[in-house]
Amino acid sequence: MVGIQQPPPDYDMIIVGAGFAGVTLLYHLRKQGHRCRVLEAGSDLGGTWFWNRYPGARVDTEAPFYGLSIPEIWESWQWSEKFPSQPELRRYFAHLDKMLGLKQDIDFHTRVTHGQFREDRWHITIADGRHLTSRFLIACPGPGTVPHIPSFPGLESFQGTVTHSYEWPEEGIELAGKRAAVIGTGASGVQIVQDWAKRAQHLTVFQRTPNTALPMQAEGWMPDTTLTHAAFCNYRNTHFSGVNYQFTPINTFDVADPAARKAFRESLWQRGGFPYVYANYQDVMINPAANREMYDFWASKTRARIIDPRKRDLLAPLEPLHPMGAKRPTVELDYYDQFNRPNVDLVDLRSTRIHSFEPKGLTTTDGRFFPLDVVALATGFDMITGGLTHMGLQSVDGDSLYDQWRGDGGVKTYLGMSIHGYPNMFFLAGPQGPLSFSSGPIGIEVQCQLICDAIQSLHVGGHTIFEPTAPAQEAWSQRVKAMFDETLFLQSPDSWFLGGNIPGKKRELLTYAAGLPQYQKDCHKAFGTWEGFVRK
Ligand code: N01
Repeated sequence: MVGIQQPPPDYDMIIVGAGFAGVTLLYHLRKQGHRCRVLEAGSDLGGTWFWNRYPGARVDTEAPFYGLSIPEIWESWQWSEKFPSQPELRRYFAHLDKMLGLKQDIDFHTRVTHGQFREDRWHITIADGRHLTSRFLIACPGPGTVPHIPSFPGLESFQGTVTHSYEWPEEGIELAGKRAAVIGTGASGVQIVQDWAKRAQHLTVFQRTPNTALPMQAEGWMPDTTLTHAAFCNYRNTHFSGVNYQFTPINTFDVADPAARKAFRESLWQRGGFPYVYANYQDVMINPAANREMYDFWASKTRARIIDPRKRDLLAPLEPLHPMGAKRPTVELDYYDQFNRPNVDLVDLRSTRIHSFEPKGLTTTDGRFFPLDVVALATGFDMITGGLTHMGLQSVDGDSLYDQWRGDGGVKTYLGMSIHGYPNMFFLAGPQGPLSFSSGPIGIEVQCQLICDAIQSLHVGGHTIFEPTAPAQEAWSQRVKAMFDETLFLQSPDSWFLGGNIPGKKRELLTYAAGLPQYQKDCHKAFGTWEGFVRK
């Protein structure tokens, strides 16, 4: 008997990813009456916070500014930590589901492998072979979801446990009596070291570039009960990153008295977290001398905590390796103190390199062998673009987004949310948008609002299809890249801000750097008349 072929399930909106962006969009688009389906590769909500389950994982933006403004959530949730831990963020997502009934519209274990807009619909393929169609596609894969695993020779021959920070086993890793290594000292590496140093018999940290980690100053933290919902929401309209601090509007050396500058820095230091850099004098990312003074204060504070002079010079060198802040710093609880433990060693990957892995450990190019049982690869991600380019998206002409963005022309978007050749598609938290310089959830809410308003206005105007034009996309991309021209970010070309951490990835500035208030003005202007788009 010949079966009757059923048409694939069809939706108004397919949203890819159930992290902050996906669930926020689901909440708002459902309220507008759209039939939405969220497709999520993992088995639960959380995105970044579902996958990054390594010990000690926590966010480095202060509560409540790493959360959503949805009124029923704002009113019913209280953060318990200044920098919430991954388990607390998982509880937050469970609370979102309990209050908003999200899971009924989400397919878990569902990884998108291909998508193309044909005729008037997106045609989506899932890893298990299923097909779906939808009028709109909104891609929310997250900025750090494609792990970077360096091609260390012999890695597959290692007989111990090796895992990337993003692919941590749910059951955890046993460390008692084990010789452990952490490779990489970005935000993930710093957090893993803080945990592993206390639990492993011996820990070797392989550092290429020292982090300029900032103290959390989290002890005794209490939530600010005076912060109103309205004030919380207003920061995104008035402050660069949408949080309750921004650069201090005065240049460093306009404060002539060095003691006054030092006292100002001390007050930022005591506040804890990113304000030390991003609430500092307004020229610290422009003026090398201002940046150097900021670094020197950091180095003197940090060096005072490290007993061993060799480790001190490696972790907090007197001469900075790059302008402070040009590579993303992180926050730390007791990272530097771990290097005073007798069981913790530090290897400088600037004076030697990892030569190869062996069945029982690894060797470095200076001939040393390190016997190891467990290895954490905290070696980062194909940041900002990787989630989008690894989703199998194809333009209407059949070009793959991966090839288009890896080519000489580099990344091109319009408004950091749409792409020429990909009609009826938006993406969030991706390139040429403001996310890397804002609080994640707040930047996401800004982009969600813009997208929901745009879809509504498209509908009101009687249109069903939109696509950005190539000239508008070119102009936006050039403008975003030019925003960094006068800054010190360009002096750290290997940073993921510039895609420089991934071999073969074009080095270019990937983030809109004029802040959330200006970004909203630019997008309102464009969507007000659909300037730069073709509509049908
Ligand atoms: O990755 P990274 P991450 N041999 O790219 C090193 C967010 N996040 O996962 O700097 C040896 O920053 C590399 O060295 P170098 C946050 O936005 C947030 O730590 O290239 N080492 C570097 O030290 C963050 O910025 C939180 O010289 C190699 C490290 O690996 C972003 O995610 C927590 C190497 C990679 O650092 C990424 O952070 C975690 C090699 N071949 C993540 N290749 C919080 O909110 C790379 N490295 C706290």
